[in-house]
Amino acid sequence: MRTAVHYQVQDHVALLAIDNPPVNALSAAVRQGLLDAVNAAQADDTVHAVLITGVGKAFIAGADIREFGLPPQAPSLPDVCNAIEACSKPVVAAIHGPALGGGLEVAMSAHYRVATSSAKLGLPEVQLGLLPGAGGTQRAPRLIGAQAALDLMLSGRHIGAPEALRMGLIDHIATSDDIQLEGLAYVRHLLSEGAPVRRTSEQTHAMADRAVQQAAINAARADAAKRRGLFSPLKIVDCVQAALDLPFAEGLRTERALFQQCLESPQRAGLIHAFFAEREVLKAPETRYAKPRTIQQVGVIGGGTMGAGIAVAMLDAGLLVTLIERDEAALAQGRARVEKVYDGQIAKSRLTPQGRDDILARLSTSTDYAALSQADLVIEAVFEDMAVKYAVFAQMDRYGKPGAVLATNTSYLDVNAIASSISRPQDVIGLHFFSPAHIMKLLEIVVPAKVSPDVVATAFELARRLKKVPVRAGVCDGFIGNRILATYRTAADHLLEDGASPDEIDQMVRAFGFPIGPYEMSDLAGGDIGWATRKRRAATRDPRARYVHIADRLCEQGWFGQKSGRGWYRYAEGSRTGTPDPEVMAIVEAERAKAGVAPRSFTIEDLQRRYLAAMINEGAKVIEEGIALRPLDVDVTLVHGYGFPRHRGGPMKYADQVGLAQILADIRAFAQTDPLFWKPSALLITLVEAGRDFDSLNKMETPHA
Ligand code: T1G
Ligand code: NAD
Repeated sequence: MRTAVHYQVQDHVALLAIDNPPVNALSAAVRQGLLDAVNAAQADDTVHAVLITGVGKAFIAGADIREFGLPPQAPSLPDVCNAIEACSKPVVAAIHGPALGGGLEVAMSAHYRVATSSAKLGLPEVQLGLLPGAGGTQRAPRLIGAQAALDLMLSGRHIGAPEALRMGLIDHIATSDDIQLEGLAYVRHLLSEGAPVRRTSEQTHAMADRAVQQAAINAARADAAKRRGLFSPLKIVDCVQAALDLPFAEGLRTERALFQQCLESPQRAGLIHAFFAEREVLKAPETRYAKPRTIQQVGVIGGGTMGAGIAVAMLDAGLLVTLIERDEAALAQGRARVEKVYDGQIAKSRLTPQGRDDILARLSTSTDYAALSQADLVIEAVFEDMAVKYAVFAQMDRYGKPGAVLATNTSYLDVNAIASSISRPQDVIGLHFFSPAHIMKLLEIVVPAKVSPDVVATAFELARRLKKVPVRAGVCDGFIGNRILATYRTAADHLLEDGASPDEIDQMVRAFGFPIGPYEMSDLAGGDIGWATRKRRAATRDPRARYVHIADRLCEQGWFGQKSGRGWYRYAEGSRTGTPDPEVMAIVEAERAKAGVAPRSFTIEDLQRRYLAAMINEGAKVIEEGIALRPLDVDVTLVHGYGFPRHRGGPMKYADQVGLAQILADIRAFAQTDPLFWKPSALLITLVEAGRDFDSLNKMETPHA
């Protein structure tokens, strides 16, 4: 069995090296190994000091997240940390790479800390719905004060060594990256200085001024209360209050109790699911066996809302970009959109004018498609019209160099048809960015039937360079995200016609944890986009399907939302906050009468059950049709592209937490009045009959594409 913690004594220094790849997570074996090693060093009179390091690319990336939710195994991490701190010989933690969560807690329980200049330190437990549960909430304030400790624990951000030194989290920055060597040298220095054992739990300097500490805690509590229903942030504040008010041992007990509450919260399961799901989506089948093509130079066709954002994303990744537009006027606008992003960053002091110029030096613009002849990848973001797409792809086929990847940013159109329209369908792929393209993390990689695997692998590699979260999607109307959006949006319109108001529905969606509701979203994006899609679909819409005309009535009036001053809501000049509009409700009531609908009232729970059931049912259909590989792909898409609250893990994870039998029962009840819209997914029925959940499909080997 692999040794999780290597132990040896060298010149009176016990060297403890944690070796649990890939990131030295504090599994049960590591905890036991650490405890045994500290006890051995304590008992060995030849040992004068202890040095703890990590083998490989990390010091310690925290507790083993895979163990959460499983029966706890001894020794507990708090016990290991207490043993390290209790050691009567100086213990030094030598940090390189990440020292996160339980990893930083181990380091804080040591008596001294040295780090390489590239080390990353943090207490990101809040991002997993947890809190630092191995003494971190008691030791961090004692080392760096309540304000700095709360900042680290509530933001979850990773800080560098210089900032850690400034705040007193570490004592020394190593001059080289050879952490073992640097650690040993620092231990020798401390021994030569006769440095005493310095237990963090006994430190009082950082929290000496009680009024200042209390003010920081009060400010953090007010902040934490605003975080849209998140459970653990307020528990973290309670722990730091205990650190200020209680002796260390009692503070530890408070921390343990509150940690347990976080562990039992469904938010922990949702956030940990999101953590691993984001890593699983990267492992598309093609990435396992196909070699990505090299991408250095990129062509972007269309400099509108999306094209300009895509150009910025590519420039930010260090690529050479050629922007193509129809004519000089449109080209100038496209360039101006790109420059506006960087001017905004200069205004926020996130970029220098020189930095801007260096980036824009990699941007060239033209109206001549021949300028694309050297591009390794060309992506179009022109009008969402098939005829325009065909014309542009014909140009890409004519001017694109052999082996270039040819991509489309279409939101809905048939990528198979686009691919088959040119001579090299094997090089065509969908790269569906989300607006704003240089900010939104999600990238749907739409895989058409004839694409060659190395093009798919190239798309995933590009996503990694753009720091995007890629999700592999099959070809259908709207791929994964927009297809599911269309369904739960339709469910919302049914609720509207049946008696709810836009405001009631939006409030329900926000209360569930989304940043905004569907009607607010429509007003933000512009109702005309959805209107165009509905018109495009009219010819193929199932005549038996219920159709709500309310949105069309508003668009016919030109009420597209914020851009026209009114939509579902009215917007005062320059305001982005809408107020309910009685004229809209008049149109709603008129359409109800036309449809012969007697309006009824809904509880917020009624609204939520229908809205989510529609989302989940369509999500299940997307999986059963193979458009999404697994339920977690749907979850990552909705969390990163559609504002689904991360602490709920995604719609399929949420469905598992509610119970699939309940979801299916709801759908069957709703189908009483509308069997066509509420036709249950066959996959959902199968899982319920088998007593299985969506997560059971996440664990299965993804099919070899
Ligand atoms: N436990 C288990 N597996 C982990 C892990 C962890 N803590 N961290 C990473 N992995 C896996 C990950 O799933 C992936 O696996 C592989 O390692 C490489 O990760 C008591 C309660 C360290 C910055 O929140 O932020 O301590 O996909 O792809 O981009 O107070 O991983 O290859 O199979 O992300 O180089 C707190 C979580 C835990 C840090 C490296 N710690 N990790 O990023 O690689 S809670 C964290 C990260 C805790 C205590 C509490 C990042 C990273 P696979 P990767 P990377
Ligand atoms: P847009 O109208 O803002 O921009 C389209 C640009 O394409 C215009 O600047 C136009 O001049 C240019 N163009 C049109 N025909 C051209 C041609 N033959 N050659 C060169 N340039 C040409 O549209 P948009 O919102 O950026 O959408 C572009 C594409 O991205 C569409 O397929 C859309 O579905 C998709 N998309 C949009 C969003 C969004 O939120 N807006 C999100 C994802 C995907």
